[in-house]
Amino acid sequence: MNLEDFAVSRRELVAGGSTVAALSLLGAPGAEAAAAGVRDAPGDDMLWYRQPAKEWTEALPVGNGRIGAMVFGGVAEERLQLNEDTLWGGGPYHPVNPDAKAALPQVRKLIFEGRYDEAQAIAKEKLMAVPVRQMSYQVLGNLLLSFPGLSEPAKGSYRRQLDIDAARHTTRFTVDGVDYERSVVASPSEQVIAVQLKASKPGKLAFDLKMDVPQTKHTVRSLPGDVLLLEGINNTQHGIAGALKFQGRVKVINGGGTVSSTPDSLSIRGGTEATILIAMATSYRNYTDVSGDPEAITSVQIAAAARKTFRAIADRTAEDHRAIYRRVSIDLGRNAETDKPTDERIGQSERANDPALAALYFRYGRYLLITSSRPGSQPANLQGIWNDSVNPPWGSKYTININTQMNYWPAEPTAMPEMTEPLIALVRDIAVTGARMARDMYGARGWVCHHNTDLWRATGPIDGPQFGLWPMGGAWLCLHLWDRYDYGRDAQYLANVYPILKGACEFFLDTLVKDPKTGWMVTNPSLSPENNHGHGEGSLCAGPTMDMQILRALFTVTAQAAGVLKTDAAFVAEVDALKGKLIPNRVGSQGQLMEWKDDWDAGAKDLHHRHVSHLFGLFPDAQINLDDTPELAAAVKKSLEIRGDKATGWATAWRINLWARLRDGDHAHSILRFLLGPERTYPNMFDAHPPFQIDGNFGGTSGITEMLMQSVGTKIHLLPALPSAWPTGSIRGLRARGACMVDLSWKRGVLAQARVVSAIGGSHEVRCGDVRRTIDFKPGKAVVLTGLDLRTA
Ligand code: FUC
Repeated sequence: MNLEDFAVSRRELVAGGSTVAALSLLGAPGAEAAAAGVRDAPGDDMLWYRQPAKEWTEALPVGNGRIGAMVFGGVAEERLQLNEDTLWGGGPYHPVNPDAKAALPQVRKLIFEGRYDEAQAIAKEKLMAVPVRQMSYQVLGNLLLSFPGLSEPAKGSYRRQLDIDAARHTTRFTVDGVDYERSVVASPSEQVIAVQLKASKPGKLAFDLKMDVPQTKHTVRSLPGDVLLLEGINNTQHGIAGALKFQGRVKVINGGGTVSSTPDSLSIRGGTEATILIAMATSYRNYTDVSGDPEAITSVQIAAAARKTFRAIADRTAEDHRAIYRRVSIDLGRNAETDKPTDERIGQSERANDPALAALYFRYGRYLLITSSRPGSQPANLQGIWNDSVNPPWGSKYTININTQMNYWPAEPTAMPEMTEPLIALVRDIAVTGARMARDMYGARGWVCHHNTDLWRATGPIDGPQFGLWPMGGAWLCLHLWDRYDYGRDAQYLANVYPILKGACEFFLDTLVKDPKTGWMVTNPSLSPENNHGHGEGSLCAGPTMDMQILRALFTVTAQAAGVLKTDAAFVAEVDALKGKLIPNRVGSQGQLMEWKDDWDAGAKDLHHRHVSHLFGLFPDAQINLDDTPELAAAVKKSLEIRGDKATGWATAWRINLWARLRDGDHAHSILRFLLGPERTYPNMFDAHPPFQIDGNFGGTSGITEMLMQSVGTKIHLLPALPSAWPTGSIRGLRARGACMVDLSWKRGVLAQARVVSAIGGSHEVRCGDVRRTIDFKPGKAVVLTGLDLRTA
């Protein structure tokens, strides 16, 4: 039994709440309580529709980080598609290829000789992980409710909505003079999904409950106590045996009617109100231990939740959510479009002037991270936690050559630092599994993770050398560990993660090799994700620009961290020396930023490739920027122009952030409009790669933030890329590096007022347009700046 562990993870979840309070002390708005319950107004925090969802990408997500549901809002048939974030295929495994270490010198040599296809052939045979695929995230099942006798709702009576401030889904309609209301919440404190069904006239509530489960090995049965129990074993994948037990436990708490059962269904008749509680768990304890007890976990969760009313669970859910959600507020203006149903707004967004849709997208991005990544849960994967398939696109895994990182771009600047805890926990794990990979595959110290990982923290190169043989995924994630420190400045936390940063550096101290032609120290084998350079079939190469940029950033923050912690001077000197031998950022023959060691850009197979890996140096990093490296920034601009504005969802979102860093607000906004249009946004406002991939939602949220405020080093840039489409507005509660919080408002395209406070004090340059002021902040004391000339009050 794991009741004790379960209690610990619940304690961790509650501990997340205390961070909340600490942050709101810093002056974040909206800590005030607001009554829960169903609000009717179209609202700035509402996704709403006049018809039920037909497709999954019309259904609406609720989640508590660990478990989630997609709610369809049907009338006669309701479907709740259910997920639990540790239900993946396979079991613990170490996917090293035993031939890799011996074959590595040969692959390196061929790459240095320009024999890329030969290198790729050997890499494919000898270097790739075994198995060559990772495990995929899996759907748990569907809870199906059918309502005998309910037909077409009265004209105009139907509405379904997701209140992203209360974290509550509601469906309402009238049939034959009876008003029906159904609410769904995913409770972080109770760890259940709770559903309430109500009819306005006595005896009018009637429904049957069953489950539809696409998993191969499972049973569903009814149990005494009005319970439906799903039990199963996860799928075997790519030769890795399914090692997880899972359960979904559904209990009906009936308010008035009678409950009967068949072996695998429940029927409720003649009531007025009912509550359904859904608990889900697997036996996953960590990536090496699958001895958890889902029976115990779900029983305890259901028993505890059953002692509360739906109202109490929903109120607490709203309170927990608002404590984070309300730290930030945004207003980009509203007009007649604002009050239209969400799907109509998305459908016409590229033609209409609807600034509030961008604000809703921003808020929804924050909602989605709060509901898919909480302390104690798994990190948000390619679909957050919402997945209806046992074979989802790209396995709904963690792709760490951009996608997982993008998921977390908005976390620090939009005041959700605790949402990064699952990501940090994942990095702690892959620093361990990746140390074995570094040793067994490369004969190196430190740790490495290639372009993907999964629940089992696999770190090997997968799929094919042209995608997977990229040793930089873990190094990039380390920058998120640093950002967590840089925004919050908790030195104890930094001391705790420092060995992970150091280990990432050690791997490259051992594996960078000297380019025989130039003498630079380079990665080899590697690639510029996932771009074919036009010299052979694949993408393998040595020392692509992105690798050099990530290493420059990693070595810089590791040295900074060692400085803060007053440790490791000799190690820092070694890392600094290596940093000086990396290939610098260079401008190529088209005036572009060179993507590779050689000037290959013009001959690349796809000039409009979705990845803009070499532009990492401008965003998310800032080693290239308009002030310090104007020629390189101009080269980035040229590269962006060549690549074009339109790309897959996440790639479109990245371009918004890049144009914002180039301080071209109107250009960033024109790309944002495309992102919010129906080609890149589904009716439920999920990002369309296509298919659905949640990174675009988070990248878009980050892009909007970057248009309004940028925090680089000790500089805070206000309204760096304000588009003419948002003449008047405000944003409050943003965070900047150095434990700062920033509120700002603008009118007619010009800064009206900004309020900046640093919890720890220190010197910052605050800038708007060309006006810059260096301010020595006193800890906790706000400075108010007014007008374009940043007058202090
Ligand atoms: C990378 C991208 C794809 C997709 C996948 C999950 O491989 O190149 O576009 O986003 O990750």
